[in-house]
Amino acid sequence: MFVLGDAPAGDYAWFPENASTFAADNDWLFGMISIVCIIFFIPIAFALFYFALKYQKPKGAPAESDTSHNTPLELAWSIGPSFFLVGMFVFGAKAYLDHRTVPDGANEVGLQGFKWGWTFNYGGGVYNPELHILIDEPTKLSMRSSDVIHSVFVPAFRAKKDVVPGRYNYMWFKPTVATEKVSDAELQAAIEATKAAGGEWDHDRWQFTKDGYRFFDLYCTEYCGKNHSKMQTVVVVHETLEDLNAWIEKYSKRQEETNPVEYGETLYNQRGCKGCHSIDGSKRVGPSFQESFGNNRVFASGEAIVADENYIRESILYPKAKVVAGYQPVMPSYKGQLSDDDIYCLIEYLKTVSAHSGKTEGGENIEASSSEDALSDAETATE
Ligand code: HEC
Ligand SMILES: [Cu+2]
Repeated sequence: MFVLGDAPAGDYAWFPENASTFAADNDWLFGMISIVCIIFFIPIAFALFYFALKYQKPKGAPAESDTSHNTPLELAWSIGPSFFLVGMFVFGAKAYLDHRTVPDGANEVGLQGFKWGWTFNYGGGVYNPELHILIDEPTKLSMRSSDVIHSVFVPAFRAKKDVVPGRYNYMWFKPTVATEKVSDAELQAAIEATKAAGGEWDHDRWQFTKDGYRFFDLYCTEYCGKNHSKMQTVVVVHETLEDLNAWIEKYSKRQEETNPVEYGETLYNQRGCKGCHSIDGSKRVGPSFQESFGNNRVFASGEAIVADENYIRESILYPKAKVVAGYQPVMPSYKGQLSDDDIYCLIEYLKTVSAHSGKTEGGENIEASSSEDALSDAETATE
């Protein structure tokens, strides 16, 4: 599968890129075990067929129930291979312990897996769906899941670990290859080549994050439900601490010049809302934001209100307080994960995507509606 994996790019490889301190050992161990297995498998399979033919019962001869055995031969083929098995165990156990023993002073990043995405916590209120780390420095991920079992896999690092609800798990790795930012010249070349190819971007040749970094893949390898395959993100390995810190700073909070609606949209895309809430009216795990702000909401309890700022805020911080009728109470709480300003921006954004903001479905006015609406409704009423 590895060999075929990159076939369309003409890039045949037995293993993906080798980008962490684990990779060489892992590949060696995997290669050794594969070769030992093949060395044993082939002669055994041939011998099986050969002896089956050679010792076939001749036609008409009686079927025998018993043949004698050869003690030295049986001892040899039992004890001999056990040395290989012990060898595999020793090397495997050593590799496993390496993966479980986090070096002192490792940088910590929090990870939360959820249906369907990842959020990394860089401390100081900075959350992002991308993993950004430093080259040649060990990084420890403290991992938890908000719903079901997921599993983090970074093939280029040969690192993989389950994320289990109700408990913390951890993994660590030390990247040895940086995923540097593309140069302006290369970006230009990519654009030119795309133009020459009639507007077709070659995704095998040019894969950048939106900040222009190359990346390694990170994805879920534990089948966790319908959109399991969407649980992929990027790992960017920075060359310098300054560069990493500049990236973290950029995502730490809304920059002064960014307007709230724009930032709200960024949060919608980055913080997992998009996975469960559409903005085009289509139903996903949760209701579409087109029908949230300013609309009549009916809850599972039978209660009904018109969605205002306080309701939206409550829905984000305490999703189970009021559960919209027809939906499961599966939204994770964002308490402590979104700042007041973040929530303000999300509300401003929700207002812009709401289909009939300010009106209930029946067309009656609500408090938040504008006086113009009230006027036109009054006119229709008198007609
Ligand atoms: C795992 C899926 C999921 C994610 C992720 C999620 N939500 Fe929800 N959300 C739901 C579901 C399901 C409901 C309806 C049930 C309820 O009210 O709790 C809901 C309800 C809401 C409501 C009330 C909607 C209404 O029309 O009455 C708001 C507002 C909301 N979510 C905002 C957000 C925001 C903002 C984010 C991202 C920061 C987010 N949600 C992330 C599943 C999700
Ligand atoms: Cu998953």
